[in-house]
Amino acid sequence: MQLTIVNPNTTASMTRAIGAAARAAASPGTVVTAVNPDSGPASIEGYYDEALSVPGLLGEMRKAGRADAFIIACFDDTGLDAARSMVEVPVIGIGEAAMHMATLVAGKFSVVTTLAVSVPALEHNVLKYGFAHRCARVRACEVPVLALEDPASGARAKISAEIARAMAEDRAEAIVLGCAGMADLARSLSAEHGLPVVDGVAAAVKLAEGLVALGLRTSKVGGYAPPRPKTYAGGLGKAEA
Ligand code: 5HY
Repeated sequence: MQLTIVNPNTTASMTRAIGAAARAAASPGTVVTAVNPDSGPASIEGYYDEALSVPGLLGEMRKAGRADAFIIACFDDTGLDAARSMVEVPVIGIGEAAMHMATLVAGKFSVVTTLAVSVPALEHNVLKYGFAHRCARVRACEVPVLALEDPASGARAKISAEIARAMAEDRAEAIVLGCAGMADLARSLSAEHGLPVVDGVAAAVKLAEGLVALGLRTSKVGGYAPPRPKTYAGGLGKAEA
């Protein structure tokens, strides 16, 4: 199967790391392509960045050509509903995927994301996905998204310390890593703290493979029906199914 992953921010080094994490999780026969737009924010931290990253995301999906499934590799699940309206194949957001996986291995989970500004949008997603009674808390470790790539930033230590606080204060039984840039840390943090630590990139790859294997595609009945034909001014294109 052809699996196309879109990192909605414009940082190519992050896209490469996301692609590597996805290939590490993918089954033989799954071909992973990871792309990012060249317009929009370098990282997505909060509502404003999220809004400005959506046209680039949809543009990359339109350019991608044939795919059996798409993954949106931003933990905010940026533009997920719009993307599902645009195509018939499955579209998985790494945030939703990680939360689903966490609830399959634990009663309660906490999310550890980057900055406090990202927390409200993620709390909204927890409610939207119906996990309010399973998510103990959405926490921020106060590491900016792009600092995750910088070994000198102390990012791993800060994430690890926040996980310890989530276990002590939230009684978290699993941890969901709240940024695509944390994908490579899941296994070592899980070993360090002795509980499941879920990376959304890997979780989304396995869910996409499962949906494709079952022949399940995005419903075109109701909210994800194709956009009606109309003029989109200013170069914003109409969707191709
Ligand atoms: C992400 N931002 O996964 C989110 C995380 C966040 O650029 N990739 C980003 O902080 O909201």
